[in-house]
Amino acid sequence: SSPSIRSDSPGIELAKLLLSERQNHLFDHWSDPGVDDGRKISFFDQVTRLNGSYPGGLVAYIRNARKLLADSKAGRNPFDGFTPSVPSGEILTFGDDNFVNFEEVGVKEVRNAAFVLVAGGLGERLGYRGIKLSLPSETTTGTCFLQHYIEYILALQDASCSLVQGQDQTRIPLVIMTSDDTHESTMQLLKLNSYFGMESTQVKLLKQEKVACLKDNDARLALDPVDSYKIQTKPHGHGDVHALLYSSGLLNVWHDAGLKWVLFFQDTNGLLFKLYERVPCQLSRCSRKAKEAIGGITKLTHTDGRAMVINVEYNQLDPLLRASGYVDGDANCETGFSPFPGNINQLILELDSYRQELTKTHGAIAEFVNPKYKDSTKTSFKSSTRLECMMQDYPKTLPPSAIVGFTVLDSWIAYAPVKNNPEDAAKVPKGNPYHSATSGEMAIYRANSLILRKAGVQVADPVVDSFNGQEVEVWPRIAWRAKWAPTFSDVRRKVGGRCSISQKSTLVINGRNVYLEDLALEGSLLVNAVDQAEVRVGALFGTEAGPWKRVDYRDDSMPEELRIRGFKIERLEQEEANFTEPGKFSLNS
Ligand code: UGB
Repeated sequence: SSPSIRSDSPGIELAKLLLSERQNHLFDHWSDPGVDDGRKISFFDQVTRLNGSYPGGLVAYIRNARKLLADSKAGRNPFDGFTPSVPSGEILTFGDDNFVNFEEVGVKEVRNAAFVLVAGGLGERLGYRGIKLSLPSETTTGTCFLQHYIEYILALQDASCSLVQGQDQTRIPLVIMTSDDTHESTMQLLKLNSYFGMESTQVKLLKQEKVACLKDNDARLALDPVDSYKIQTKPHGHGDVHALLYSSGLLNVWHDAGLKWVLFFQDTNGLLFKLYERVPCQLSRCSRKAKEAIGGITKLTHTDGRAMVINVEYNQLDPLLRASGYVDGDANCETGFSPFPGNINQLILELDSYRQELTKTHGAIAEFVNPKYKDSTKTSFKSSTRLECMMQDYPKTLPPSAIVGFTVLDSWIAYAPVKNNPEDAAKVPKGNPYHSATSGEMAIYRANSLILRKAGVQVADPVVDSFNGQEVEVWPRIAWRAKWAPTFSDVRRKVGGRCSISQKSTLVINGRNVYLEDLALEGSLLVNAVDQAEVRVGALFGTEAGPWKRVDYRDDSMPEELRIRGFKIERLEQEEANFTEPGKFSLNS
């Protein structure tokens, strides 16, 4: 009855629905009609937004929450009736014939794929205030994660299109899911860098909305602690990506354009595109250390005969295994790894069946709730909670006939995320990966060194060093831009003769047609070459770079992106060779 609030406002209808769902407390404190109208209008706007961004609307959200909260209170085991076992999948060895065959098929298929990057999360655990996509994946070149990803997609696009005549117009779509926390900064990063070479129309940002917080077991919505005319909200999780893809209409656009695959990936895995060329492999997994903070891929078989291959989150895997007769729970087997492959959330879905499925579910994903109770009576919460969902739970709603497969590769080539701050990383049990900026960067050098080794280059062994209390292997700092060699076959084609690289060397290749031939590198070399310059890099000796400057994570005079990795690479001895004109060149000592 406030004068400025129209009675036909969609929010008013929703408010009536809220009342029917026992949400009266939201209005108890409201001032008299005519007072605080602006705040009341924005309340209805918010309710309308919350309603529109959840499959089935706010009423469905409240009802789902009530059920999940009741299950949680009753201590219902989500795996009741299911027995876990180790699933069988495709195990690949990087660089062998089978791998190269997959790679070939993948490169052909990639022009039929759309890429979806979930990047709505903030790096709170990491100690970095910016968006994680803007972090350097390694500091030798300073290439940030988003640039790294986009350049690989473009390089794969070129490689794929060159295989098929008349396909050079193909532009692989990239969707980035953002949130209120990351949207503006992601847009800015793209615009400031001219989309890192992608056409702006190729990239679409879909912003996920937060969901309403719940204050008690009856799923009564929580009011914002600082604004009582606002519902408190929190992130709903990366599972939102499915509903957003559905509601954006993009699945139909892609289908009409003849695309066949949708590839999902996360914000900080510098090794990601060492694998992505193999589109036909369904889900990419890595070997997993027991208790490593990544989910485990598990086959769950129900007493009624149903079976599914699914991710079981790391906090649920150990109790599930113990309750199912695995006396040691989540433990390593004789290989030194958990028998359950690690989930790295790189999912590949066949577009056609995905689109059909989402037509039925509208992208709703099985949710969970994780309330922190005040005491064992489980009657009240320490703080408000909310429903959450994960993108890898998509198979949970599929019929048993759905085909879900996965691929396992060694971790060195598959997975090195940047999630933990130095203090937490240093506490990771010895032998388990740190998942820090330090280990993420070192993993890139290790992977590149090992890839070159597999291509015949003699790369020196690493030394062990410690940064911010984390012991890591330090390999030669080898980095290349995606266009040099997006696949292993490209690397092999571009390396010849007898090449060697010493441990203290740094090698950066920034050019499509750079060939390493009888290179003997004992220093730092950076080759920049335009596409039309064919450069053969021969015997070249450099001065080995000096020690790195250490950076203590507590040193707040240093930028955060250096504090979280614990070192700063000095570029004093760097030999830079620039080829700016077309032609054939050789680069020798
Ligand atoms: N993300 C969003 O886009 N929106 C959100 O609301 C939340 C996150 P985390 P998590 O492979 O490394 C997952 O926080 O959830 C984005 C798997 O569940 O880094 O702890 C965010 O920006 C787990 O099984 O990961 O764990 C980021 O890009 C394991 O596989 C991504 O979602 C682990 O990832 C992941 O968010 C892993």
